[in-house]
Amino acid sequence: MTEPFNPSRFKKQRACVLGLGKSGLAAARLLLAKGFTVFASDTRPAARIKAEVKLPKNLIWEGSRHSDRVLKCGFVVKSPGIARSAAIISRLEAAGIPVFSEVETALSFGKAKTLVAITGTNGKTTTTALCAAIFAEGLPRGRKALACGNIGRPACETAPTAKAGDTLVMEVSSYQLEDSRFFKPKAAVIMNITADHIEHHGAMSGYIEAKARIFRDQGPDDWCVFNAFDPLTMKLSRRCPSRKLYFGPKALGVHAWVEGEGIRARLPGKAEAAFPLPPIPGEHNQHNAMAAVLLALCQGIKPAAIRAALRSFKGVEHRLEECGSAAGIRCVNDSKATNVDSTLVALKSMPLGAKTMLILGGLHKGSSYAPLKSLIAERVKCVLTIGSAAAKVEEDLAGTVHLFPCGTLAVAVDTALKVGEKGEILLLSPACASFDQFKDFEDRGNQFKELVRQRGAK
Ligand code: UMA
Ligand code: ADP
Repeated sequence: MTEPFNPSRFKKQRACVLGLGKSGLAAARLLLAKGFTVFASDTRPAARIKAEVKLPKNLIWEGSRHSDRVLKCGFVVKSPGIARSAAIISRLEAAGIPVFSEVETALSFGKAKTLVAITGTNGKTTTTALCAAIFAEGLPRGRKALACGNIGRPACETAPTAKAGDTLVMEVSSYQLEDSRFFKPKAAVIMNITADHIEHHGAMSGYIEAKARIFRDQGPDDWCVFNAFDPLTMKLSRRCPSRKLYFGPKALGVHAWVEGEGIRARLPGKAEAAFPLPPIPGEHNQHNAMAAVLLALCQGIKPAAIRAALRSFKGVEHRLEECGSAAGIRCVNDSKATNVDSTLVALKSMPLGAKTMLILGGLHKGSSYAPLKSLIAERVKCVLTIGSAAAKVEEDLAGTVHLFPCGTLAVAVDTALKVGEKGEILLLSPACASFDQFKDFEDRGNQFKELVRQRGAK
């Protein structure tokens, strides 16, 4: 029987934080503020840590390795990106030192009674943002909805600031779930499961088990939402101990479905209600919206508030984000599409006919680009390649549409503006990681938007 992390059990013992990235730093700050002596350990060279991290004054730390000093602590809070197969984790296990996740550490100091948790291979951030907007609209005056977690705001920074009546809307990755000994959201969703992060979890089964932790500790009064379009998620739902809700095709007798221009939803024993679709493109965003509607309904948010929030939701930056036009060409920033699956989703939401010019490439992640061929043939006018994956992209897509090897994003934008015509679309949905030419996908998206702004202003 697992139990919530109770920090008071470790009073007067030294806390260790493994990793000094976003979540490690937030955990260290929180534990220091709560009176613990904190030792942090990170494999980054010490000089880099000094230059890159704003270290709290009273933090004891080491860089370049995880030394035996880690083993002198009463408990450890682990950053999600450190694999469980790392040598230091085995050493901690052998020494019997408990290792907690950053999110459960955050929750152990938080007062919010309502935790809504969102996971899945794709759609986590959009669903989290939408859900937070709905709760913000629908919670009684004075109560807040706080989005946090994998979305980029560490739980240790957010959860401890919450009051009892607030709702934490937490995006949780498979990494964070795998690390959590105990995690019991009042409402949860698994958006979908496709192969991802296998290197971190060791095998697909490890990835699926990590996702299952979102409901593992739930009780019969909690809720979990599943995607009936997704076979793996459906299979997993059989093991869920809480009240199950499904979105999917109406014919399957689900609790939320798309009908006509909107969403219909009903909780067991409650009346059916109608909701508008949010003004963000693509079938995938219908899934995200249905999930958010069910999460809100099961937590008692009124349909009118849900409707208002759906209508005004603008989407999340770098996800099929409309970013203006240049030379009459509509530009769409989907820099977050860092894998082939995401680019497939983006292309499905583009119009039929050769109206879209697609920028592809970046750092290759290992999978073939050939699955894009049929949608490219159906909807794309030309492909503009960038980054170190360009040759592979060109090889895999040979024989589809015209390919322009561009090398850089600036050349790709300029080429598209030269060969494109008014009314066409320029889509950056690269299907690759960004690290060969950019700091991260946000930097890539921002540079794209800046290029569009500059060219549009000419
Ligand atoms: N490190 C070690 N030892 C190791 C490996 C790494 O000390 O063996 C150190 C690194 O040197 C670095 C730190 O650990 O200093 C990095 O920690 P981290 O990788 O856990 O990253 P954080 O900066 O703490 O960010 C994490 C999430 N990153 C990952 O899970 C990889 C962020 O999600 C999240 O927003 C943030 O916590 C706040 O909750 C990013 C992500 O890519 C967006 N997530 C993956 C995804 O969405 O697919 C899971
Ligand atoms: P995550 O946080 O899980 O990475 P995001 O909401 O940031 O998800 O969306 C990232 C990309 O994943 C989007 O650009 C889109 O291509 C794709 N996507 C978003 N929602 C879904 C969904 N429900 N199903 C499949 N793909 C999706």
